[in-house]
Amino acid sequence: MPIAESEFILNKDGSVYHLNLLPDHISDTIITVGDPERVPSVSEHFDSIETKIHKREFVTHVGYYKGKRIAVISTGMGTDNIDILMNELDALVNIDFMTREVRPQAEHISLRIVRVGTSGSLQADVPVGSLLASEHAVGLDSLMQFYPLVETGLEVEVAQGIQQALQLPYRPYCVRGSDLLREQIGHDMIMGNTLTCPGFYGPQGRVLRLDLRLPHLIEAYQNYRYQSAEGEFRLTNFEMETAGYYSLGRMLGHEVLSLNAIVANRATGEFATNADQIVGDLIQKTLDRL
Ligand code: R1P
Ligand code: URA
Repeated sequence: MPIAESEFILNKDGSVYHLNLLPDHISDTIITVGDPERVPSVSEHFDSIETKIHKREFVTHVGYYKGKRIAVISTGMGTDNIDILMNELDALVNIDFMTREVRPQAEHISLRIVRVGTSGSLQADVPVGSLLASEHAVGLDSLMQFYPLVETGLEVEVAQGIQQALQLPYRPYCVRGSDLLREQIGHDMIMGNTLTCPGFYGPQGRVLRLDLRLPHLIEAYQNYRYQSAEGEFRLTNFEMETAGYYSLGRMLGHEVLSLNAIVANRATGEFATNADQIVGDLIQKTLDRL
């Protein structure tokens, strides 16, 4: 059955609605960044750039790095944008743009998607300047209220524990990312569990002029522990997208890894003076290992 024009929206030139890309534009290896200005910081390392396209916060450069075809795309901030990114990237490879039909499962293409983002640390032993690969993501955002995500027993229990600790009226979600990509790219980085927040201020416990509903929110994040046969689970860092990537990646069948340049530490109150350098280091490592 063709998908209706109101559901799978294409622009006049046949490109997908928000990303503005045609199926031929995309590569199966994709680096994503939040800040559109970070896109040229990645593509400046390419041997050659074949495509530059942008619409809204989605800026895409596609090119070759040491002979390998790579796309770098910016997403802006938040899991609502990751909903758009992941659905449209998946459509580019797994929906036929001519017939508007989903390709058969036997033809499914699995993308490799690596987020290169900034993040705040929750723990004193994850210092500013470190690079962290997310093993699990815990989503405090509402995206998974709308999809039938299947979580493992451990993921459900971790999320239930966080709901209790934060006295939340809803259960967060917890998802493990790609072990394959983490071992390939993040093997010498800190392995962590990343909390995805639906905001930078209140949800990350920052008080400027507004008080928080839970005054000890940061302590609740920092002190949360879950013991399982695999060891102790704690939250190491937070940002605003990883849980959206991991959950949609699992449901759509793509390998996804979130890498975090730690630019703030909420245990020590520090903020990096060399954030660009830390992100630059993460970009270089990612490109060399993809
Ligand atoms: C907040 O400053 C932004 O930085 C982090 C957060 O996830 C949020 O998007 O990631 P990026 O540096 O990739 O944007
Ligand atoms: N990005 C975030 O979302 N939080 C931080 O503290 C730093 C970067």
